Amino acid sequence: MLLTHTHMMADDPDGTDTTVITETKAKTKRPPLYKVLLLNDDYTPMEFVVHVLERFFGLNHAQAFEIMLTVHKKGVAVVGVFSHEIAETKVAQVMDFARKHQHPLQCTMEKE
Ligand code: TYC
Repeated sequence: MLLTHTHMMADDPDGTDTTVITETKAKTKRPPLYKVLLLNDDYTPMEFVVHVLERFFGLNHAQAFEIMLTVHKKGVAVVGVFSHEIAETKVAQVMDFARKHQHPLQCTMEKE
């Protein structure tokens, strides 16, 4: 994108008008990404967490089991990185599903 600015000097007595050509970059901006986090608790069954990870995060059984174990041992793990809208949807889906089954499983999101 090219921007030109013509500077008119008063009456231009000595012919000193200048044209300034400024090159600017047409900047696109990547949308911010959000980490979706799963939190450990003492009550949600391991198999339920594995099912959640398969169902809502498209993980195969081995991947889901591995992440579940990471949360169980470390307390928290990132289960995916998404746009704000997709992350919000995943969090809501997990929280609704856990509540429906009366498990205290917690899922949150944070800006990357
Ligand atoms: N700590 C739970 C148990 O021992 C299992 C668990 C894993 C719960 C991951 C939540 O996000 C979680 N039954």
